[in-house]
Amino acid sequence: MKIAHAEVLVTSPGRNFVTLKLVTEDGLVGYGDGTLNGRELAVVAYLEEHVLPLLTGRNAHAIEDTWQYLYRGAYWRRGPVTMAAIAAVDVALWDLKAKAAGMPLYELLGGESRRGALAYGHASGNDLPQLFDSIREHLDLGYRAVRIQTGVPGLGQIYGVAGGDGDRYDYEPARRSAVALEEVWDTRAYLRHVPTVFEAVRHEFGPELPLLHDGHHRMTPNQAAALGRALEPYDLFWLEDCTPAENPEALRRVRSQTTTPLAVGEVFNSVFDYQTLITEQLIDYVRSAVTHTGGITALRKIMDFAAVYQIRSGFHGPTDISPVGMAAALHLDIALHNFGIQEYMRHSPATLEVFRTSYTFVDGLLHPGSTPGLGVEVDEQASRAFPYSPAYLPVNRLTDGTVHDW
Ligand code: EZ4
Ligand code: CO
Repeated sequence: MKIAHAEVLVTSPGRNFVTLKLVTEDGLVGYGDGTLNGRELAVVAYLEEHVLPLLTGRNAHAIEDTWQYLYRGAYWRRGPVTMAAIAAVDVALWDLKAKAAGMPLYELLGGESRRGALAYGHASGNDLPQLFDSIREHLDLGYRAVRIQTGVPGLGQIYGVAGGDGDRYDYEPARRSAVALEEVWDTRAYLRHVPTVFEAVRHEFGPELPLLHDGHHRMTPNQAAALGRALEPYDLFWLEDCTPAENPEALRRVRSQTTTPLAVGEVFNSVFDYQTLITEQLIDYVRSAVTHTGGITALRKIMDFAAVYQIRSGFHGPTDISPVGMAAALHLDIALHNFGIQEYMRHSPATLEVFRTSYTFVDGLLHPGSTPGLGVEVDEQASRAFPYSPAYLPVNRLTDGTVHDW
């Protein structure tokens, strides 16, 4: 099964997506997601200039060898652009292998370990009434776990919170812009406010509903420790990205001070980013996306390493992971023993017009479906109606104008 043709598809049905398409000599088509939010065209150039010329004529079945060839062979290792490009190739090869086998991909990863993958959605509001409406809306959609983000009194619009104009919340396209928007941030105001929100949510919705929260890397270790402690009475499923991710040692301080479960890793791209966090059991959940971590081949190995330390998965699943990347995550979710939860924000109708998915969401559980391969096909004709348009995440500044962490 030789690769005869390789091509990068760029489309923006609601937001930008980068998809690698591989075609074999006998006409099988495989897709991989290489979308890197706000830096999409860097991955396109990496693939087109430096990877595609190496793929034609290669044995499409040799997934491990191709991964090692692209990772070790380049000399320059890791980094989000490189690893997203490798992920696109890796996932497209897994799609091809599973299509050639006539099986859904999870069968090649060991088969089903569960009926479905527990998903969490993003509930948010500028104030409590808006937040409660958003939680109810998610429960009505079938979600059985929700992430909670709210506005902070005294601050304006902040990341992770819907505008409140009735638009569906996914930050973009509502907040997309060719020049990054700037938001104002105050960590002390945030720390005072968040525990009162969880108190109110538990009072309204009871003790059972799994609740999550994302700190977006904005706290110091001491601030994160204090927040973790303050949230202990509300029994969070996890507190995500509490401190900037480059410094794993920071989590030692947080970990020693609170039993609130910790999730880290959506900006990581390699097993080495996790080495200290896993071996010292400083986290409870691996947040990586298949798309940003070098694909299924690499993330599977991270999860096997994590399993030794009782650490489970909680893969990144915002709308900037394409349906191809989401399907790849779901096949792993179903196959892994140490699955924890899957983030699932739901793509827009325009996105799903271009990417035809076969995954399902029933009673709060996602399943990748039984179509051979990943179960996602790209309608290239439909995709041509949605050209690339630059869109950046907002930038965060303190009240005095200092650029702050994400
Ligand atoms: O900010 O996907 O937990 N989810 C998140 C996401 C990320 C975006 C960045 O591209 O933090 O919303
Ligand atoms: Co996050």
